[in-house]
Amino acid sequence: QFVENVINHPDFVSGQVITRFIDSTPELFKFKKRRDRATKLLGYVGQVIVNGQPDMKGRAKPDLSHAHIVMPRGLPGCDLTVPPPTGTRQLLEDLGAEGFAQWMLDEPRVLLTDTTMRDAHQSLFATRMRTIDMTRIAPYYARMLPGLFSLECWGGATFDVAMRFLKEDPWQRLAQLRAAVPNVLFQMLLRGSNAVGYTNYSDNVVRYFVQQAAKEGIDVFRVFDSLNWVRNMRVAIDAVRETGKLCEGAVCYTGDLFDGTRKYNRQYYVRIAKELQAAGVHILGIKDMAGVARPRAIKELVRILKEETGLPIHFHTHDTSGAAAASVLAAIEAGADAVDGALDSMSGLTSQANLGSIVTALEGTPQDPCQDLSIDRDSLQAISHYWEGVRKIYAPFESEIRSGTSDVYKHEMPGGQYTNLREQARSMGLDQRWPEVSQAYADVNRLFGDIVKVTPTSKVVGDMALFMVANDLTPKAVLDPNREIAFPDSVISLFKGELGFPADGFPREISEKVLKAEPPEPYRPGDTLPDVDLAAARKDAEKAAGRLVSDTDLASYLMYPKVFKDYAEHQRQYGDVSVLPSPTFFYGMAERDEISVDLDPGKTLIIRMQGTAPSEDGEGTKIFFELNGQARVLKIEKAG
Ligand code: 3PY
Ligand code: ZN
Repeated sequence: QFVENVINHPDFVSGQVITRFIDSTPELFKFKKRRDRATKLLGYVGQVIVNGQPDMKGRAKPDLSHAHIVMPRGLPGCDLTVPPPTGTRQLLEDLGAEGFAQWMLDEPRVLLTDTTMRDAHQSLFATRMRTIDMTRIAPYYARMLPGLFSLECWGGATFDVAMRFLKEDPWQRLAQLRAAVPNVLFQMLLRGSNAVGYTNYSDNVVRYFVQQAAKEGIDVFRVFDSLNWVRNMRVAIDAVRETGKLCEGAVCYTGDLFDGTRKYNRQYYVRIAKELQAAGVHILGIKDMAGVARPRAIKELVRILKEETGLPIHFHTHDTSGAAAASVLAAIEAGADAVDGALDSMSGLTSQANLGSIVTALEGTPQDPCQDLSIDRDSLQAISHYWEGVRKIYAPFESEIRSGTSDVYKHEMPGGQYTNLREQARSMGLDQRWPEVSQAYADVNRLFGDIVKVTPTSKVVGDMALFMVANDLTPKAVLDPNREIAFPDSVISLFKGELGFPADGFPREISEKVLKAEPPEPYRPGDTLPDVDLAAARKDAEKAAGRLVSDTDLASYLMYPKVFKDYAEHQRQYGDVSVLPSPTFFYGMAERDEISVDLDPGKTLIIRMQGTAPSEDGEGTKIFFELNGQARVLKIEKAG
């Protein structure tokens, strides 16, 4: 910096350098303090200690005295110096996508996906699980559960929540997990043309995103459309197929297969499954995002979809009702090739059914996944034990729900939305009126023509339900031609077709009321969105970030320009906060707390908080840290 100061000094630049230059220009020695990584991190911790973590506002700090994190011990596979055995990832490399799909069909054991690192925490604690809590256990997965079909660990809401709330890079999470688990397939949830966002993107953006995700380590893309409109999934499906990875096309399940009053019957699902097959998917997913597939219905559905398509079937459900395990077992009995579950301590309620229990229930059957010890119950338990400790850290993000609720069959809310909507209702002062909100959700569904409700359509239905309860509106009042209604923006966007269309369109009456105009003919939003100029977008991203950006940064920017900019700003100010332990990230440090932080392999910081005192000027707090044994005092202003 001294050299920089000198060469930029006007006298130096103009060549008027005199011998006493240095003596006469003492300002050259005023170095702008370069804030190193450790100082930036201390700045973050100091902010949390003095002003609180912004995401914790209105949430109570949990008692963490019992949050002991227990690493697996004493079991085969616990020795991390032994390289992991081969698994499904090597099988995919050897067989290719088509060959792998055939292997799934030939395999008598049922294949298992563990959703703990994606859907389970998305559905139980608002997607807040941080990367560090995943990477600590990841190498044990590779060695103790190499027989898993896949780890669902990316996509869905994890992408934006990572940047928005956790201030970490979702791509870095993927890279770190990939490095720790080289042998098991990584699975992500891709919302078709909505990618990992809440609105349709230009086709070239969807393609670019898929290419990056495949390059960075995703092996299985579960692709769905929030209106089950296969035409709107084609771009994503084609993009996945081009990467050589596995494309799982998912049909979203809603209603009840046997309810003759609704359109979600056998013909409906067979038609979509055949469209997906024609589009070239390797695996057919049945995505029961709300957990409403009754055992009898799923048994029949798996049977007919296998019969009609011959594709391997992967069943996903949620335990909101408390009866998910029965549905999973029924699906397996009917021939499902793979099923999703979450490890015991991360299962149940709005999350997935319990993997440990499902495996035990299958003991002695031809589908028993534990036959060759590449999955064993002790390992499932040991890793679940780890998650049990981790989950306690996130207690403030959990809902109050203590039991399964059969109400879900009425409102059909996705597991990932349930807790969020309750939280939204609470923030609007409607928490006492939850039964009305859940009834309104069901009413809105009928009003909108009995649609599929999954991100992002589920958010629109939720917005409208809250709007109706807050304004004491009945469905009749909403449709009343003499009543002016200021519909939420998301509702207007839905009826404009910006999320696409259900196969049978939206009902005319509500469309006209919302749009105050003739409803549009169905069109694919991607056909109307021009391709994004990626080179220009990269320049914008660099401007937003104030630095050069990588290909994956560009993908983040394309998905969420504002969220990416805010994240980059946070990163500039505080550095990479993902290295902090989760209790420190959310709750700061108390007097005499000591943590160790791995900045890089071999570079560890020991941070000790000695105490605090009001600053002399009375405007803030002084925090006395010890950083690798050296005293550091930080003054943090009290936020206004
Ligand atoms: C998501 O899109 O994030 C979902 O979990 C849908 O079920
Ligand atoms: Zn789900």
